Amino acid sequence: MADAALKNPATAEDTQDLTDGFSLLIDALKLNGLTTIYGVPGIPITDFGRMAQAAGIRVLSFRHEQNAGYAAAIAGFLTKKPGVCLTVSAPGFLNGLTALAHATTNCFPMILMSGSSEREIVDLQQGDYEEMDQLAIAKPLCKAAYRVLHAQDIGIGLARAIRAAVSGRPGGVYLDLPAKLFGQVMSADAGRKSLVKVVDAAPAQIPAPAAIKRALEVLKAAKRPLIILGKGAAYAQADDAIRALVEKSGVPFLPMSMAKGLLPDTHAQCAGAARSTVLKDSDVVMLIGARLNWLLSHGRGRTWGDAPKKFIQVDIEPKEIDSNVGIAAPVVGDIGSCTAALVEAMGSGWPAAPSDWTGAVKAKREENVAKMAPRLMNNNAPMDYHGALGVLRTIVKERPDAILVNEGANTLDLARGVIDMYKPRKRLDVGTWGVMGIGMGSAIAAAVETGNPVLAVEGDSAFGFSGMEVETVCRYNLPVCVVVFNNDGIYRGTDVNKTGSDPATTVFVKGSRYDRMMEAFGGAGVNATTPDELRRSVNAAMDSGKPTLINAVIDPAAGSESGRIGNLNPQSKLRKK
Ligand SMILES: Cc1ncc(C[n+]2csc(CCOP(=O)(O)OP(=O)(O)O)c2C)c(N)n1
Ligand SMILES: [Mg+2]
Repeated sequence: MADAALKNPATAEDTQDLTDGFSLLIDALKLNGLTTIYGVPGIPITDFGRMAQAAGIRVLSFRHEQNAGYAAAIAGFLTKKPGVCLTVSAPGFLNGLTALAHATTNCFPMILMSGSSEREIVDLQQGDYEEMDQLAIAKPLCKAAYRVLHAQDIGIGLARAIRAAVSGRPGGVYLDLPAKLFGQVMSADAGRKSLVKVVDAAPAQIPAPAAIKRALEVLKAAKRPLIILGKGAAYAQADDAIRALVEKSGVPFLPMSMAKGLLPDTHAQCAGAARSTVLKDSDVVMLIGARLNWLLSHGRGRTWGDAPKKFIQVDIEPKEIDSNVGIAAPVVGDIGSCTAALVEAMGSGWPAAPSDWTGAVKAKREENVAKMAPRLMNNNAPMDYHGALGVLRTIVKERPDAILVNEGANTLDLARGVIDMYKPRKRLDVGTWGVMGIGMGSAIAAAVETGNPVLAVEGDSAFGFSGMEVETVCRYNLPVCVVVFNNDGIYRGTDVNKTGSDPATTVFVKGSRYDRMMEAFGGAGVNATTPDELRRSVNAAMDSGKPTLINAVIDPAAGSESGRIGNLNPQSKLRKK
């Protein structure tokens, strides 16, 4: 602000009817209901952050932009409004960019607003402070990228960014804000008129009646139908229509990771515990907001068995159809409109799914659940994953409104399988890329956006990517309980380097005490070595709502290489394991 006032000296009188870039951006954000910003301050956006805070926008300062970016990305997923991340030029921008790309890949609406240096100098490459052509760099990594050069374009620039982020398939948008823009002055009246309140930012996209009819014909003819719910279905907030479709059809459903809880994992039709059976044996698969990417083995190969499959795909993005295998019945539209249209067209006399199939799925599921049960009740010390997760599974069952954040390899894969979810959008994790580092950003945004308690279950490696943000958790006094599954390393803590004195590449300092990091900032720290200690300490943290970090000591030998996806590691004939 001081800078702006210096550049634009004006007396109190003649500034009365003026506004500037700082104020216009704040007004434009507020006008569109964007009232939370996640970021890191610095030139040229420090004063903007202060002024936004003073104007009633919640501005949460992080310790690293990547975590602020992950917070914005998941805020977008949770709210269907673009999550806003604010960064400084060049290095801050680049730190935020990973999260912007992550948001785009995961179809989360997000806007990365970044200050940038003087265009004239950047474009002549004359070595400005934090010089970088940010717009060009952002472009391939997001859904849209815009630069605003004039204060009178702030309104339209933000409107474009919002619409690009949330309409159609949502994604990340970059908005470049050169330093000079903030200080530009214009008539307050013209400024007000230049603002744009976005009307119907994500218009309904109604599916064609013929597509609905075709899809239902395929579904009706199925002998072994399956519904797969993806995180797009969770994002859509069409929970009632999706439940109606699933229950009316009687078809077993398989939730992808972040769709868990859309219908409870304990629902009679949930096939989560019979995943391999339903993927292999189904003959018709209806995908709802789920892509046939690597997470579903591209819809072909061993995972999917030999039986011929027909796919019905409900997706907002036409290009998604036939991306990996031919789709017999595409239904293109927004998920709310599509599922509502399907339910409506099913009418009242829709036949139940074949009972030999639903019976077989149920039997398989019960068999697998029974097999797992004793492992979850073990009281081993040091704990193994199952003993520790058995405890957390019960805690989540007793607290279905709590938001579970989860990352790691074994810590992720096993928690996903073991911890049942009961309500929509309560499980937040690594998403499409399997990225480590979403933990604290997601936990902070989940607490801020929903006000609900958060339980973050983190591998010790995964936690390290965003661990410094425990200070942020303490600073804003958020109801976040972090449980670090400390097995001394990545996948396992037992690797030994036989060739030199350096430690093996996958291990950390043995017996680390992550709980002390939280204590350093005034939160509660607990070292838990048994399932009983873990239960007590997590319950206490969830009851108190006080920032807590529990160092859960896990047997360093308990995990497996790369968790459940070790098969993706490249192998060479020349190097036998
Ligand atoms: C940004 C990023 N860097 C690296 C990786 C590779 N990676 C996958 S899982 C993982 C850590 C696994 O260890 P941990 O979180 O301790 O979980 P554990 O298996 O030990 O329970 C790493 C580094 C990644 N997925 N994302
Ligand atoms: Mg680990």
